Amino acid sequence: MTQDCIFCRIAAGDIPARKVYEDDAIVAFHDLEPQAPVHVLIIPRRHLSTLLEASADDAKLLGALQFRAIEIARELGLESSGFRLVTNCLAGAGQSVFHIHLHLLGGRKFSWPPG
Ligand code: DGP
Repeated sequence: MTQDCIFCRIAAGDIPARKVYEDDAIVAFHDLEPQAPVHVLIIPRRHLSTLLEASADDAKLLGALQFRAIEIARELGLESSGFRLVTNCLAGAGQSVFHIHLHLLGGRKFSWPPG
């Protein structure tokens, strides 16, 4: 737990969030500034600032985050319409919270390439 990290504090329950899932390793909650009708963030409890901090030992955790996102997409009714999973890495790619997270976005049409 990193005391000045907002997502560590959400995972610990110190800051409220609309959680949709939690276990020993992963927490998922609705984004505060939703960019789509469904916008859920899936995070590891363990603090990693960016994807670039992940090592080979984290491969299983990264896979588990993605698998959890798929399960949540199903639970939130996105199985037919589809959904997008995004992780921004570093400020240049749009990362603003430096605790890795997967954005699960759905419920509207998405364009490609992303802006
Ligand atoms: P990114 O820009 O990729 O690092 O995404 C960070 C997301 O986190 C952004 O969509 C807004 C969301 N966010 C920031 N602070 C909070 C918060 O305190 N609570 C919740 N639920 N979401 C937050």
